[in-house]
Amino acid sequence: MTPIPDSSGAGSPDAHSTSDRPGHAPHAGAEFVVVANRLPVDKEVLPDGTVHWKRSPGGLVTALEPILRQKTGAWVGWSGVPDSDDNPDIDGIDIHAVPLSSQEIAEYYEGFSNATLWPLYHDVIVKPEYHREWWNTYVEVNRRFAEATSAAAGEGAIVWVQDYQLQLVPKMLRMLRPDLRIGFFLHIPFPPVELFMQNPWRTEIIEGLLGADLIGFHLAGGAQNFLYLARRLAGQATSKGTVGVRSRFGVVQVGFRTVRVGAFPISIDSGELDTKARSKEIRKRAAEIRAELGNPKTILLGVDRLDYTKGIDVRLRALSELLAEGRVDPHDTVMVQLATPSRERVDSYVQMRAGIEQLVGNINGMFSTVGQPVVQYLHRPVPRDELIAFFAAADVMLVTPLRDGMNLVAKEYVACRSDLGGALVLSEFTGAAAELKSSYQANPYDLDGVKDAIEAAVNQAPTEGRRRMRALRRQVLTHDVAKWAESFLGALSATPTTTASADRGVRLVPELDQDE
Ligand code: GDG
Repeated sequence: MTPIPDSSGAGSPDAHSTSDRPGHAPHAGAEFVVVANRLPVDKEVLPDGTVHWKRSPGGLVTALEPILRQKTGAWVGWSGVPDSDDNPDIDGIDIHAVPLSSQEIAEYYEGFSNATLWPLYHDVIVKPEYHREWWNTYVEVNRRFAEATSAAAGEGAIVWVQDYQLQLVPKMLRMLRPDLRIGFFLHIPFPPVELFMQNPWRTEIIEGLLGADLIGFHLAGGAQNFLYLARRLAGQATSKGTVGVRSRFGVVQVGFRTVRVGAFPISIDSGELDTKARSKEIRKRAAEIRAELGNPKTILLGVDRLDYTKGIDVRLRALSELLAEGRVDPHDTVMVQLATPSRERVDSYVQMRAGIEQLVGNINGMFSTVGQPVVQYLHRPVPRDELIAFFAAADVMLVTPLRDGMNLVAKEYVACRSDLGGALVLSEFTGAAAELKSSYQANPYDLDGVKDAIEAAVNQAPTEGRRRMRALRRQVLTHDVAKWAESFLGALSATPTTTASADRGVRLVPELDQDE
């Protein structure tokens, strides 16, 4: 992992060191700050009433933990508990909780983040809702995050802001603390201009993001969409020509400040998953799962947050038609769908859940025999080790989102298949599709194409399956989440120092040559 540079090297002292200015004390505090909607912890109340904070095992925490510990690291985020000023303690990481009221959660999180931005950024699969009160609360909460970050960060610190809930933080933070080096990473797709322009607060969001020194997306396409919008909404027309994102980085010039824009495809802790999946316990549990499912010839598996972007309905419809056409035999096939509950207070999620459960019911009503359902559907989270055993047991993994920034599940499945068994059916509209070329890919809007991909995966010859899985594993095992973090933070450390006073117009210049 690339070490974070010394804070002394992070900014040009003459340009923006607050400690040089009269009346400003140098900031004591963290050298590296992660800012995310959620803190990396979940509150657990034990049966005896005592409170316990459980570390949440996300990929982001895994990747950043070594850096957070190696440097004086801080994490700014919400605890996950409404109306609470809990500030959980985590060994070695300075936690700065941003409290959120129930109303703020309803308007900033469930409202503007998940009922406005989420559908807008995912191809308007459901209609985004635009409400001024939601926007006002989004601004207010982003301001609170920026203030908390400003209080946590030491002089010249590196700050890494995460995701669509916090797109205004880079600009707000730069205004408070021009000495900081600020990176922003978007975990979801960044939409094309035709969709983004719907947003009544489109200019504020682009300007918010442009407060960063480096803005990262999963794919070059997202970076390209952003570069175009930056010029259109925050920029001035220039004679410098068009900006392409053929290489990894683009550049936006904001006055004298240079903002870099690039593609940084996220990944997983593939080495850890590979080791786990090879263990005796997991292999034993995978065999048990197969037996519990009645030792069918083929196990199909879906693992998702229950979200309309994930295309759970797509794979169920495809399966239903394959069964009806006799292309898949209900007597020797079982599909397991693990669906983690998600955003249960957002209307569109309530409706979507009902639709999916109806599809499961229809398939089972039509094709199951007593005691042998074709589709086994679990609407609850599954422990991590159990999930790994499911990956190890499944013959065909179904990943069929209508749109997905990356999709980590596809990579996790591959990392768990050191036996070179199994096959991956993958939607073309996931970020992962760009890397996982040896999967069985399909357009999720083309049901016949999805059916053909599933049928081909179910019937693949063992040698062909091994060839494909070997190629997939080569990609996933050599590009892990540590490499992702290293590549983003390396690029952030290499951004030129900035001059805070010069944020006038925005000018786009053709991208710099960067090494791959
Ligand atoms: C966003 C973007 C992008 C799922 N069910 C269970 C469980 N999971 C874990 C999976 C995986 C994670 O949750 C889901 O990650 P995804 O990438 O598939 O999807 P999002 O939650 O939508 O994530 C996405 C990602 O950010 C990272 O940038 O890839 O495009 O939408 O790790 O394994 N884990 C356990 N039990 C479950 O039941 N333990």
